Amino acid sequence: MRADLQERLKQVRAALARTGSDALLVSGPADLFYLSGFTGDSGVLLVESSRVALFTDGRFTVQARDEAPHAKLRIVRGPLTIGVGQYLSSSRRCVAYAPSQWSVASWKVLRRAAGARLRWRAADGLVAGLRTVKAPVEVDTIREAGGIACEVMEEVIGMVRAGVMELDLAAEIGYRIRRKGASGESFEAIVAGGPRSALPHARPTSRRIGKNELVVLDLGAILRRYCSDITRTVFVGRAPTRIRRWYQAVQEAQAAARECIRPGIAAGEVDAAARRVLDRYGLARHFVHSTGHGLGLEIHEEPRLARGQERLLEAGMVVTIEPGVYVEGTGGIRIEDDILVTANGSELLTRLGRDLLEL
Ligand SMILES: [Mn+2]
Repeated sequence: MRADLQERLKQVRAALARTGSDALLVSGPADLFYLSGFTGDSGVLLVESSRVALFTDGRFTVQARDEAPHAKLRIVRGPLTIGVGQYLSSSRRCVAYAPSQWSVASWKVLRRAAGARLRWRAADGLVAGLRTVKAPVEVDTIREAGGIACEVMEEVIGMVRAGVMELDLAAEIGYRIRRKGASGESFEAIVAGGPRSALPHARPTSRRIGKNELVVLDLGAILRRYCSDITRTVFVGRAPTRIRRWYQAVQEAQAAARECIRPGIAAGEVDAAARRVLDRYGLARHFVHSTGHGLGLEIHEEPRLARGQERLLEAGMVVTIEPGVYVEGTGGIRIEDDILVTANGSELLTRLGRDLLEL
């Protein structure tokens, strides 16, 4: 078995023992990949003290054998959930599971199929918790995914001008990300011009970029399953004083948050550092989301860098830092980078200039 998988299974079993359960049922795709290597879009993993079973259907027989050779393969005919439940029904075990990975409907089916003798223990975040601290090979992959995101950002910024459609720029982003060897986008890229840039999660539209307006570009690449995430904001034309001031505030807030990242600092402290700067500019009420989030197999993971979060950062965590200012009717500014928490501080994984570009 791959050494990293062996280590992860060892850790997950130790965590499992602490909850007093005999087995862990994993259905979230990221957790499933993390513990088995399987990338098929239908599968459930059962981790027991001395073995691992992968339940999937006939479409994935070859793929599962290839990607997860250490797991005992169980090909289910009919609904996967019923197959898993029936397999478990013969035992009196206590099985841990993550409620957030099950729909209410599937959960009912699973419980019914598993019968009354089996005990269930809700244990959300057991694998997600392990995933927060990345191994060096995972960091290298995110760094590489970050490099692709930076290259695409730079190229697409070069295409921003009055008259170009948001959707055309978004299409360029998706195309270029794949041409650079990534398997896809971490999320549907955001390209938002003018007043639409004030919508933090705007979807690209057929609107054309105008003169004298802000444009927010937010994109990410998925490389070997790992995500990157970067945002830059540019101005088409010469930015008025008010916009320059907003930009400077966001830039300073982002730097303040980045600079305080180190092992042992609370996630909420990083968020507070960004908010303090924006408050000094009188812009805190226009910062309508949290400062950042963990990044890895999923685009949004633990830890959340948000108000009041007491979770302490640890070396090996990868987080985004992305404060923003959004003024309804006028526009928005966000600057986002991916950062690794190191033993002594932090390392920037998305190296791309962030001074205001006037195009
Ligand atoms: Mn982000």
